[in-house]
Amino acid sequence: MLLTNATLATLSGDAPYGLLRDGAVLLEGDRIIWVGLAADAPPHTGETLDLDGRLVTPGLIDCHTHLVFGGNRAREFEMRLQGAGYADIARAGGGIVATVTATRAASDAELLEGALRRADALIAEGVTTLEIKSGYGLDHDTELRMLRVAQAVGAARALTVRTTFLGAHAVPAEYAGRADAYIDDVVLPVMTAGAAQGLIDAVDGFCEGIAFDLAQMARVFDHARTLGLPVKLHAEQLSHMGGTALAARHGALSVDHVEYATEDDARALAQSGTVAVILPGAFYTLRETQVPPIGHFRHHGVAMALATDCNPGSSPLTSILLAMNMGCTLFRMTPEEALAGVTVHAARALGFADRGRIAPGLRADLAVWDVADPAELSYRIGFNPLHLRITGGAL
Ligand code: DI6
Ligand code: FE
Repeated sequence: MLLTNATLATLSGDAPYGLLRDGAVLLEGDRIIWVGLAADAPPHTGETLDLDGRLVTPGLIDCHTHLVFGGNRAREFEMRLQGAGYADIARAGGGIVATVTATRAASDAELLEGALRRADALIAEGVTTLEIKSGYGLDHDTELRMLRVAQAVGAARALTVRTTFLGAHAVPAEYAGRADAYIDDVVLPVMTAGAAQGLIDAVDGFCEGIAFDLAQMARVFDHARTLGLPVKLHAEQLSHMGGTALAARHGALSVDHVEYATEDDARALAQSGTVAVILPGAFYTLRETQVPPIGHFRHHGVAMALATDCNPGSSPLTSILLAMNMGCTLFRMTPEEALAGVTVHAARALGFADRGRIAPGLRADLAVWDVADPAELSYRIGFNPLHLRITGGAL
């Protein structure tokens, strides 16, 4: 299939957005095999799709979500509006632990149905690859169940799903005050079991005062290494704990949130090639004031991804386009950085080398938009200009 008469944001080469006007893309099977000016398109036998000058980007990648969960936390939203803090609610047994109770009580079918509704909202905005974390089970069966449901989302839709094991998300009520015992009894053995069953693509944790400290996260990372699994970390979201430097030392794929990261952290990330995943939905929802050090990341050449962090507590967000808008409006990322953040750098945050740009040899995951200028994707609020989504070469 030849897509022609298109404006291509290839995210490749030196031009802003890798922009190519009057462009064409030739697809064969699930791959892109040629990209260039429409006038130079090679002869082909398949169908031709005239895009009338529309914008084509790589399929969008949401590289950080907690899409599988039971219940919701609307009541906590009300409590926060009356002055309660996110960490206070968590310490009082609400927060993540409240969602754990609801998730354990939900059936697989209920978990899948809720997750598909959220995945469909992302798909409708051109998402073709989605990461989903566990972390609301916090016991052997429910963690593995969450990972299986996450994989079922990918099987039920034209979508690639990457699963991340987040057993070290919070200390469950039955281990209150015994975080190390929880890691020994649950996190490490469930990681081993999930890896053996092919349920885990990466391992994550929450390094924070209300969750796990540096030494505990190091134990989780060391175990992941013995299983050959890449790691990532929720770090410096609510305070500076040093998780970014720890993750960089472990060669992490990404560190996520990073509002409280420092310039030294930015240097460490640049050195280790770790992606900083920017999550404005949580910053916005919790009405935080500490903005991530975008200028330091930019200056030191740290790759920045952007994601929804879709979760029932701190970021009930199922719009990747709104995450892009918030990255620009709240954090002063450029629209070009925002688009790179949901394509080329998001791919890297998930360890993918076969997607995130429009280039020969890469997977034919594309989004076609009813806009002429790529900045429009970040500029508009609450508007979805998706025209067409292509996954693995199929419309
Ligand atoms: N940081 C987050 O933003 C989510 N997890 C995390 O470690 C929030 C999870 C929740 O509040 O349910
Ligand atoms: Fe998160």
